[in-house]
Amino acid sequence: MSEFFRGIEKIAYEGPDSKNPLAFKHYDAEAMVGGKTMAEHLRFSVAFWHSFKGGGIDPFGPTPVYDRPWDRATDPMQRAEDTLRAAFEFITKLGAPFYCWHDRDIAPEGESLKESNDRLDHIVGLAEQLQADTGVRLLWGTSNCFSNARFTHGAATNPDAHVFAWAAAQIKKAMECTHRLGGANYVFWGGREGYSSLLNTNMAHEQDQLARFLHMAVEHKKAIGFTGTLLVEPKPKEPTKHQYDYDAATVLSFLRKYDLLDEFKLNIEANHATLAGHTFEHDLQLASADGKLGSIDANRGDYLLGWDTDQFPTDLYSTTYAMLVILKQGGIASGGINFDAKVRRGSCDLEDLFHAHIGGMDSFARGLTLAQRIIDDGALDSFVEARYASYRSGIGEKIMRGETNFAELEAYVHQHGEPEKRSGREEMLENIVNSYL
Ligand code: XLS
Ligand code: CA
Ligand code: CA
Repeated sequence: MSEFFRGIEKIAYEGPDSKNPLAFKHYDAEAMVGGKTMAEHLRFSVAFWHSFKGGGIDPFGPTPVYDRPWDRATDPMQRAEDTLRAAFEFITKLGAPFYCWHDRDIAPEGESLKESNDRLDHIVGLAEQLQADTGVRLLWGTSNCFSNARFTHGAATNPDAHVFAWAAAQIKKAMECTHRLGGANYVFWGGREGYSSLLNTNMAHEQDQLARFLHMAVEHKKAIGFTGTLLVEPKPKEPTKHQYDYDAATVLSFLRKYDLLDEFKLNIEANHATLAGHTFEHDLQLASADGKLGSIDANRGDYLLGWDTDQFPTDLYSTTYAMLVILKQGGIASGGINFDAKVRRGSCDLEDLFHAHIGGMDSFARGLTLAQRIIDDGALDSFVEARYASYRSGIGEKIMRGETNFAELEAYVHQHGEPEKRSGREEMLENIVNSYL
């Protein structure tokens, strides 16, 4: 079998003093942090679409610029097989335990639904074998219901029920393939589930359609016996003007309204949170506060660019804040940290894929160790706990127990007058975080 990443051996942990660019400085899979190994905490995953199907295209360069050895065969199915083999070689050499795909990444779409499904069955058979040979597992599968021209006006939110049916047929198959490969989760990211103009859109109807779709997905999950977690991935816009899964708060409220909350968790992507005008940690915290943070798409945007640039994560503040949220909710459960990120257009060498993932994994490994130390020392928690102390006794306790009312609170204020001014100590807390970094 041909080797695609010649000259690159399995990436080893060499420690913070190593100068070897093809080695981990911080990610030591077996190292224990707070009672679990780093590998168990972080559950890293490689995104098939960016790393193996991405051609380095951008809005002004729609033609691929990379020359990938797995993308040379003339037969599309041979290319698909080569690409899958290249992915497993890469993931194994990197030492990531998981990968993720869209249906159309792993098998090219055919002339009919039948041909597309047959192609998927064939490739999933090969994936089954490669997973067994390497021990690499599927973190999640998803369906690309946004690239084909038929989905121009949406998939489940399309004004044409015929397109809705197509999306259902495609996602049915993608869920079955995910189940066959033992996927830990299935993701719904509504690439075009939104609108481009309100002038031609019945927003209430489109949201009802989406809810009907998700209910059918839940029914199908049960029918096939898939026990993984269903995840919705928020994104505010692009290419639509507005997506119905705008951010974590919007999705949670949508799921609640349509009685879907018990069946779904959220997959939060850093770059989508920032496009929605939030920080990554804001959306993580919001989902986690509801017990609904299921998985993470790790990446970052660019402060100077307004689109979803999907760069690899390198910001230690961001990874530390993210890991604080994950550790405090007791881990990421069936989810993981998926690098939904792509190397830049100019990073055209195969080894750039390794540098990018090594950097992302080291950044999260550092975030993990720093967050665990901050928690162990009670460096932030003791301050936050003290800040809410007034709710643990007296009038505060009565408020939280639902044992008081406006009239009693009015009397309380007449009796006690002005509250004391108390500092939120933001700068001190920032200094404390910096003392760990
Ligand atoms: C695109 C999304 C996509 C989903 C999977 O912006 O991040 O990659 O994660 O469809
Ligand atoms: Ca994503
Ligand atoms: Ca993205």
